[in-house]
Amino acid sequence: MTDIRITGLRARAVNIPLQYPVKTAVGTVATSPLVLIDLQTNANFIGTSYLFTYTPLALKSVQRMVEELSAVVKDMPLAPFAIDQLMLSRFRLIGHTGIVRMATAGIDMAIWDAQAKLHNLPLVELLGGTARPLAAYDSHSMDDVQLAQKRAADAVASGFTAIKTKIGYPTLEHDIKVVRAIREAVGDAVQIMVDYNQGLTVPEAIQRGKALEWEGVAWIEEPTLQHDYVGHSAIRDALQIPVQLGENWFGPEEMTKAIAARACDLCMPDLMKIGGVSGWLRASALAEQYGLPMSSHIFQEFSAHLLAVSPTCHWLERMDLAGPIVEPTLQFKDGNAHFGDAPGAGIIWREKEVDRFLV
Ligand code: SMN
Ligand code: MG
Repeated sequence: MTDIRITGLRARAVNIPLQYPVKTAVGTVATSPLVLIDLQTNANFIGTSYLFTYTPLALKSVQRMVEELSAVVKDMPLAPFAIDQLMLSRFRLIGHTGIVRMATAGIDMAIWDAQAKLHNLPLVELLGGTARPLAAYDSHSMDDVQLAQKRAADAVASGFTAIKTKIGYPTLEHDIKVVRAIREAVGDAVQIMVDYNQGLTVPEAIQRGKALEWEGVAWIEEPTLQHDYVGHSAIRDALQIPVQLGENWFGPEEMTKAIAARACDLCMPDLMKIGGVSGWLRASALAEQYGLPMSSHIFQEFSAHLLAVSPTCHWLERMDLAGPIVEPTLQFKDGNAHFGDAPGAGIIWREKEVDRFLV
């Protein structure tokens, strides 16, 4: 199989509308800026993946970084481990983080996708697992009372048994008002997770978290600055609510630091920032050794395959940031994500829609 080589790389930038802007305590993601990656090989299949750049301001830079990497991977064997090791060493001086890590992760995902297609297997099976229904929660925004209640009721009506809402309103009373409104809409059987998106100081997080203890929330996510692992550890020690962290870890190395600081009870690495499939696999081993239930962060298509082979698999986040430009891959039913048996991660571009949103 070593004669299968990478022959090229294409990176396209799109900026797609969102049905619901992702409003957070620290800013709003109004559209979904994505870099679409196609990795060509000397066999008759292409590895596909996408990156989410959070802001259109970073879109062209990430696209360009991916394009620059084509010279690094061109003519290399389709071997994810070898290319991952090459990227780790190549970027040691500049620092394998930020846009650099995002770009190498996107290529890693595309290589693993291509490998799975080479063996005509769903990615989960290439990784030694089998597709199975995964517990999924519907991820909402800082929607305030009315929209929060509507989205929560709609999610429950379509079978979800858990939802996440973003809080961090100007006052604790407002946070509580929204959480209680959702609880009223969904009843006691549905789990409610809350996400502060780093919006609080440590004392505020402890004060607001103690009030939330009476509201039966399932986890409190990124209550303070994501890199403040000691601060998260203090919040964790003060609260009865599990602290959730991880979407901003660049690589397993950041996860290791957070674990060393006892920063969280739960973890949710982001497939892109943790370093693609290769990074995720190392993170899932850390989660297993330290007993951390492991959930995903956006990138729902690849994440389904990876959660299915993660020993401490917890929740799949359903937040569909690429929906308009990819063929549906996951079906959400009875609170679970069901994925099909297409080779690879199942990402297939809807080319006409891609053309509409090209930047
Ligand atoms: C989130 C923030 C910004 C964009 C997408 C998702 C959020 C989450 O922190 O956990 O879903
Ligand atoms: Mg979050």
